[in-house]
Parts: sequence; C-alpha cells; structure tokens
Amino acid sequence: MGVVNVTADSFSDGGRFLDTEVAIAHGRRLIAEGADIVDIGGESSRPGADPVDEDEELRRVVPVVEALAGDIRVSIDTVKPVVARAAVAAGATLINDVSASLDAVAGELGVGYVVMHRQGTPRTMQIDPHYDDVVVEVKAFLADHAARAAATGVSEIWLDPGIGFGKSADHNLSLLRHLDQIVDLGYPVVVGTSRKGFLGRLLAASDGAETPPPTDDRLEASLATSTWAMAQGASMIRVHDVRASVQAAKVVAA
Ligand code: HH2
Repeated sequence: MGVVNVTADSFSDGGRFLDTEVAIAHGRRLIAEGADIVDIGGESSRPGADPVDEDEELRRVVPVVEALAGDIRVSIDTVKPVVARAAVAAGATLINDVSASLDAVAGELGVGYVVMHRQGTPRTMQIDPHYDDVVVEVKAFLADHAARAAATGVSEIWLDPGIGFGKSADHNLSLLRHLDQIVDLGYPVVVGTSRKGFLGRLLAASDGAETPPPTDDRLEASLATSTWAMAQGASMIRVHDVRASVQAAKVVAA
C-alpha cells in the first residue's frame, strides 16, 4: 500500500503533494513502482496535527481518487463519514480509518475496511501513552472492532496495530515483536511503520546522535520493520517508498 498524502502538514512529506496534479502524478509513480493499492489521505494524523475541515478534505482527495481508481485499487485514509462516502462514490474500495469508527459506513457501502488501533487523538496521543500490556490491549481492541465491523456487514476486514498512534517506542517494538498474536486473530493484518518517529529515535540512540535522521533518511530502518512485519505474517505494509518495499516483499514472499 503506497501512501499519497494530499496534505500540507504530513510528518514525512507534508506540502509535497498538496496540488491535485502533483498528487495524481505521485500516485501514478507509486503504481509504476509496483504498489497494489494507493492510500489517499487529505488530513494528517501525525502527533499534534490540526484537523482539516470537511470541504477542504473533499477538495483535496476526491479528484485524486477519481483520477487513480481506474488504474489501481484505491483506499481512502479518512476519519470522516462524508469523505469516505464521496471517495467510494469516486472509486475507492477500501476505507482506512485511523479512528476505528467508520465500520457501519463501510458495511453500508459494501467496501473493505481497515480497523486501526490508536490511543487518544492526534493532538495529544504522544504526550504520555500508557498501557498495562500493550499487546493484550491492542489485540482485544482489534478483535472487538473486527466483530463490530463484521456485524455491520463488512466482509473484508483488515487489522492494524496503529504503530505510532498513542504509543511509545517500546510500545511500538512490543507490538512488532508480538505481531504474530494479532495475525492469530485470523484477519489479514496491515502495518505502517514507514519513516515513523520511533525509527528516527532508535537510530539516533544507537548512533549517540542528538537529533534523529530526517524522515527521508529512514528508508533502511523502514524496510527492516516492514520485512519483520511481513515475516511475522502481515499481509500488507503501508509505505512511502514503494519501489524498495516491493523488492523486500518479493524476497520475503519467496
Ligand atoms: N499511519 C499514518 C496514516 N495512516 N493508516 C493506517 N492504517 N496505518 C498507519 O500506520 C497509518 C495510517 C501516518 O503516516 P502518514 O500518512 O505518512 O502521515 P500523516 O498522518 O502525517 O499524513
């Protein structure tokens, strides 16, 4: 799953693909690089991000969905029912909802649904995330929400542990270490670690550096975690760097 962020403020590529034509061209590049799905989003969910209003989000994503849906499977990354509906009308067939609240919309529209775990909301989620047992709690949340989605009629359900969404670096690593337990729930699993902050902090700590490497210098760390996730049984990885990730996926599959 290749990421197309039609946003001004995404953590790794904010502002680069805000223009409709530039976003479409980026999506086409990801298709050429081997993506199976492109995930189009118009509102950043990075820690501290400001909400985007509905009209602006629609203006950002709908033309990009329309332009790409004829060439590839399109997923809409949104927490807003109106945006999800408009994107599906424009050709999206998967709703990727980081708030885990749009199951009934996916059920009604007859499209696939990604249930992602997060603690808190983007504004505050990284301030002091706390769990007694992160793996047990995330697994229970995903099982519960998958059952709810199934009850509303969703037939294609994906589970995502929500790396970086209300989690410390240790929480992220625990979830990756025990990803097989989430895979054991019996639904396909998607994992997004690409360029995320905990990778930067891990690299800085191991190098004794004061500042993490910039987001566009986290490819190898991202590939390491994506490869790990696939080896633990993840069926899909959500990434910014499609070409390299496809190569890694092919080798893991072999
Ligand atoms: N991560 C981000 C956004 N959406 N969706 C799923 N299912 N899983 C994830 O891990 C995930 C996600 C954050 O990455 P990005 O879209 O690049 O950044 P931003 O939210 O700042 O736009």
